[in-house]
This record gives sequence, C-alpha cells and structure tokens, in this order.
Amino acid sequence: MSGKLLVLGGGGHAQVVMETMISLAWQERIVGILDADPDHVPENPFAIPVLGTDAELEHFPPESTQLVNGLGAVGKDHHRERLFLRLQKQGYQFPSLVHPDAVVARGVRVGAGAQIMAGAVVQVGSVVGENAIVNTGAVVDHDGAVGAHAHVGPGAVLCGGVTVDEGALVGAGATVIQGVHVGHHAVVGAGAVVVRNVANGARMAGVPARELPE
Ligand code: JB2
Repeated sequence: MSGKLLVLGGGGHAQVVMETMISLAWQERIVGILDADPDHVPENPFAIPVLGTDAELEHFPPESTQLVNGLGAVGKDHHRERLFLRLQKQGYQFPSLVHPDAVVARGVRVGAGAQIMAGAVVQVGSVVGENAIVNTGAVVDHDGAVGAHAHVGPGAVLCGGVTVDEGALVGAGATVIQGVHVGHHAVVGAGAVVVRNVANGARMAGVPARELPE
C-alpha cells in the first residue's frame, strides 16, 4: 500500500485509530487530521498535525490520498456512515485497519475501511463489513457477521454465529449469545446480555436485554 493518508476527525476514536496506524508503521504516510472543528482538536501523542476541515480535501485528490475514518460514535444521524459513503462515492479509498495485536483468524473477510483494534479477536468464518469497527478487546466468535458501519464496542462479546446488521452498535462489555441476529441500526447498551433477536432500530438494555421505549 502506498500514498498519503488523512485521518477524518481528531477526537477520542481518532486517537485509537492513529495509534493503530503508527503500530502498523504507516507514520511516513500520514499527512494530517481533518476535523469539523479544527481549533478544538486535542493534541495527539504522535504529533500528527491538524490541517483544517474536510474542505482541505480539495488539495488531496483520491488519486493520491486515502482516508481513515476517525469518527467513532454511531449516533442517531449515522454521521460516521454518511461521511464514509459520501467520500467513497467521490472516489476515496479507505484502507482496512487491523492492529498488529488483534487476532484475526485465517480466511476472515475484512471490508474496506473496517477497523479491528488492539486486543480484539475475530474468529474463523467471520466477516467484518466495510467501515465497521471491532473495538479494543472485543470478541467476534466463529461464523460472526459484523455488517457495514456497525460497531462492536470495547470488550463486547459476540458468541458464535451472531449477525450484527448494518450500522448497529453493540455497546462496551455487552454479550450477544450464539446465533442471535441484531437488526440494522439497533443499539445494544453497554453491559447488556442479548438472548433474543433484536429488531431493526431497536434499543436494548439490561440483563437479559429488553427493548427500551422510544
Ligand atoms: O464531518 C466531519 C466531522 N463531524 C465531526 N468531518 C470531520 N473531518 N470531522 C468531524 N467531526 C469531528 O469528529 C468532531 O469535530 C470531533 O473532533 C470528532 C469526534 O470526536 P469525539 O471525541 O466527540 O467522538 P469520537 O467519535 O471520536 O469518539 C467517541 O466514540 C468512540 C467510539 C467517544 O465516545 C469515544 O470514547 C469512543 N471510544
């Protein structure tokens, strides 16, 4: 892989993304951070400069520059997902990011821009979709499917054969038992234990997890 790399967003998730990029020895290629609010980006320990807003992309065409999505929060407006899709449509490529201290079984398919962070384990037969996050220390056991733009939070566990559809969030430390299906853009709260299928867009919390009212 070659070419310049820009990080989108400079907040909490971007710090983890940048550490992963440094761990992959990509530092020579990282030219900077673009952020919607460039004056309030916290300093990063890697001395990666903030170049301005996404308007700066006009100086970094897709032919020479690849992007890394540093927005983490899934949020109601699906901003991380929309930003990825808009810039992908403009021709930008998003390399997948697999931390050298993640364990990814042979044959696992990892989509464009997917991010698998330090200490995560993705077991045999699984698929991680484009722009999805398997965050720090999360587990996707055998035959799992993490849909495009979905986020498996830090320390969450998907048991064997779990499917998490597009744009869904499984919060930190949650457990989803084997074979369960989590619908698209559903949200599973931190620490929940999901024992039944989750409807599209539902919000679940508790042990065992129950659907929260709108
Ligand atoms: O359209 C945008 C845009 N919208 C917001 N383009 C660019 N280039 N940047 C954008 N941003 C910027 O993303 C915001 O101005 C802000 O600096 C950054 C988001 O940072 P924040 O720390 O608020 O959220 P985060 O998504 O990086 O991290 C959250 O989610 C992670 C998964 C935190 O809760 C973390 O603790 C969590 N691990």
